Amino acid sequence: MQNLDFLFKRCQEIGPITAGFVYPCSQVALSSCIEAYQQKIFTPLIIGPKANIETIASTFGLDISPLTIIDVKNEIDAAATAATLAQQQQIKCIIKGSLHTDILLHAILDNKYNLRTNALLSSCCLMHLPTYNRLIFIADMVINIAPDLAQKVHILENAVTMANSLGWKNPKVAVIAAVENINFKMPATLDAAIMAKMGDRGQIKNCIIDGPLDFDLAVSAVSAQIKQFKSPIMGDADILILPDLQAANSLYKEMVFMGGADAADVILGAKIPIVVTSRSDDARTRLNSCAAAAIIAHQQFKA
Ligand code: COD
Repeated sequence: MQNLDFLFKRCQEIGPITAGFVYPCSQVALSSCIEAYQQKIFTPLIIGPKANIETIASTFGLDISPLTIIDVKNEIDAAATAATLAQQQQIKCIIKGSLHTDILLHAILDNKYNLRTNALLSSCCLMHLPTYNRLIFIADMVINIAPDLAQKVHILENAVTMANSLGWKNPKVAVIAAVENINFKMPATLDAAIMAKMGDRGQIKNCIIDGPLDFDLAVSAVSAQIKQFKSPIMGDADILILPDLQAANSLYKEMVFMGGADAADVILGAKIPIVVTSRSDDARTRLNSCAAAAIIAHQQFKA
């Protein structure tokens, strides 16, 4: 069964990508920066208060001697410096350290850095579950709280961009609702049906979309057969688009904490990919996310 190791193999083929590690002022954030350097995923630029970072390194026995540190005073300056370096194309990925997520996102969204595109920022995560026979992407479990239809289309397109970049040429996208029939009292089913029709008509490209689908029709071939369902997705979805942040975030955490999933999380929709791992993410998820972001950055800068 495929796991997430292919991400690291691909990074070795590409070679290190220059990335800004923003305010890595904790043991876990600084360690993942060093690990990404040692694994040749990134050439990191550390953006943070130098004295503080040197103290953390010496306290925890971390060797930062080969790495460049750009000295800044605080979290806000670190986020602004990262956005400036990204604007100047001196870094091709941004990796959040221990600063608050909204400080980093607000710098990236600030028009003066010109890092926004016509797309919305949204997150997508590639999951490997020991109990499931396929890798699966889910979106958006970090950014958009209650997306409307237009925002859902951006979330879907960003997820397809991630899947395409990581090697899924024409991924199957299931737009999830509680039921597979259109129910006028459930707006998620109406949005899903419209997105499926947009896919049929080629208004959303590089993927096959169906919806609304309830969860089991999206992920279980047995269920799809029992229900005698007719769809291009018969339990073999590659991407799950959840109706809102509560559903996607809960699913992500269920998969990780109850299903033992390995994850790679990236925020797409800006001019460069961004990694915003949460405080509870382990070292493996942080590194997986760095590897996925490096591959996406390589694709974006090649295009
Ligand atoms: N993509 C692109 N531009 C955006 C986005 C987006 N997803 N969200 C807001 N903007 C732009 C707006 O158009 C506007 O120009 C500017 O940013 C400010 O917009 P606001 O005021 O609506 O947005 P904010 O400032 O309230 O916050 C934006 C966040 C991305 C920080 C916000 O969406 C957020 O807090 N999301 C939830 C994060 C969270 O708590 N996640 C929990 C799981 S980890």
